[in-house]
Parts: sequence; structure tokens; C-alpha cells
Amino acid sequence: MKKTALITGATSGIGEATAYEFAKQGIRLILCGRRLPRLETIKEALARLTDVHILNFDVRDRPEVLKAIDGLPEDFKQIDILINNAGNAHGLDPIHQGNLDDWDAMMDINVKGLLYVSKAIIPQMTARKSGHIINIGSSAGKEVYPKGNVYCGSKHAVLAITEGMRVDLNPFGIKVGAVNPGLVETEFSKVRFKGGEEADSVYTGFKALQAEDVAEVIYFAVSRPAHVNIADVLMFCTAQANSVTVKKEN
Ligand code: NDP
Ligand code: 8X3
Repeated sequence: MKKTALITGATSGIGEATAYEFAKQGIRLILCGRRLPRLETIKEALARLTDVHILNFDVRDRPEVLKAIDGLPEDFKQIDILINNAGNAHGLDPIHQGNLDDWDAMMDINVKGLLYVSKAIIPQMTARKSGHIINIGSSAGKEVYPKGNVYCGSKHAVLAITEGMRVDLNPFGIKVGAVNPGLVETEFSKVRFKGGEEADSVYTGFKALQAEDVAEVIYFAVSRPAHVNIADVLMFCTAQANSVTVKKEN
């Protein structure tokens, strides 16, 4: 039987690329995000490959998250794979100059939003004693770079939560893992810098990871045999050695 995956943050970047990769592989899709027109366009593009349902909510809105997932139509109610991908960095400031709204956004979306979505879906997985959860962390969840403070904190939390999920869900045979990329050329920096021109130089002078590179790894993880769980992946583009060491051409 075909599996169904729910992907948060499917309107751009890694989430959108994962939707395309999964659709190519025949996985049925529940695509989530705030930008409804984008969800509709992606649904239209993928409908010839697989069944697609869209859900339009902000992961920060706890009642909306629960309502949206609870209200899924019968043929999309069973979720076999959850990709917790929605998230962003907001700002890049030293801690003493940080913006409280940015801090709220990162903790509310990257950490609490991931928890709300997970809470809405895990009970059906424990009841069935099967399921697969992949949380999109970051290299920023494994090391801390200058001015990364709260974003790095949110991604360290994602990693700790992933490990906690894996332990607690182990008796139910549910797979849990994290995919942690370094620099990926998506809308991430546009969001981080609020559309400012700093975003333009983030991916210049080297070939950053592309969203599709990450999507392929996510598909690899979900397509392993039943006894194999890819628990944790750290992936960089070749030009990047760690969060601060990137070989750029002049
Ligand atoms: P994008 O900005 O391209 O995508 C972010 C996605 O998250 C969008 O689909 C956006 O949808 C969704 N999203 C953001 N805020 C909310 C919200 N409040 N409610 C619901 N959905 C939301 O960035 P990426 O694809 O790069 O980022 C995806 C994930 O990958 C994030 O968790 C990010 O931290 C992580 N990551 C990114 C890296 C990079 O260098 N790009 C590296 C490592 C990890 P919409 O705005 O429509 O709601
Ligand atoms: C995104 C990668 O290095 O911009 O998580 O934090 S980085």
C-alpha cells in the first residue's frame, strides 16, 4: 500500500523539494504551509504523480494545527511519514543586540511548532505501532557560530527532541531521525535578513547545497528497509567544513 507523508514548510526550499522527490516515488502527500497560493500551485504540479492534500496553517497556532490535522479527510487520515521541516532563522545579531520578536519567532516556529505538529500525529503512530518521523535540524544544531545564538539554540533543541522522541517511541517501533544540513540555497537567508541585501552574498563564491540534495537524503532515509533507521545525518556542501569555514572563490 502507498504511504502518506505530511511535510511542514512545503511551500519552498527543502520542504518543496521533498514534496517533489516523494511524489516522483509515488508517496501520497499532505503539504503544509502558510502561503496558500504556493500550496495550490505545487498541488497542481504534483497531482499527476500522486494524491495530494494541502493544509494551510501557521505551526505557531496550536488550535489551528490540531484542528487541521484532526480534520483531514478519511483517505488522508493515516500519516505514515512526518517530515518536520517548517522553520527559519530570524535575524543574525549578537546576543546583546538580539530582537525579541526574532527570538520568539525562532523558538515558537522551530521548536514549539514542531512539537504541536508532532503531538497531533504521534498518537495515531503509537496506536498503529508504526511510523517514521524526520526532523529537519541543522549543522547549527551541532555547533554554535557567532551571532547564531538563538537560532542555534532552537536547532540544538530540535536535535534533543529528536533523540527524546527516538527513545520514547522505540517501544512502538516508530523510526525517528534528524537530517541536519549546512548551507542550503533556499529562501532561508531572505527570511533571516528580512529581504535585506545581506541575503544576496550568503551563497555566492561557492556551490551551496541545493534543496534537492537534502530531499534526496530525506527520501533515502524513508526508503530504508523496516529494520534500518537513519538516526542522524550531518551534510555539507563540499566547500563547507563547518559553520564558519567555507572555501570561497575570489
Ligand atoms: P525556506 O525559507 O525556503 O522554507 C521554510 C519553510 O518553512 C517554508 O515553506 C515556510 O512556509 C515554512 N514556515 C516558516 N514559518 C512557518 C510558520 N510559522 N508556519 C508554517 N510554516 C512555516 O527555508 P529552508 O527550506 O531552507 O528551511 C527549511 C528547514 O530547513 C528549516 O527548518 C531550516 O531551519 C532548515 N535548514 C535550512 C538550512 C539552509 O541553509 N537553508 C540549513 C539547515 C537547516 P510558509 O512561509 O508558506 O509558511
Ligand atoms: C541553516 C544553516 O549555517 O545558516 O541552518 O545556520 S546556517
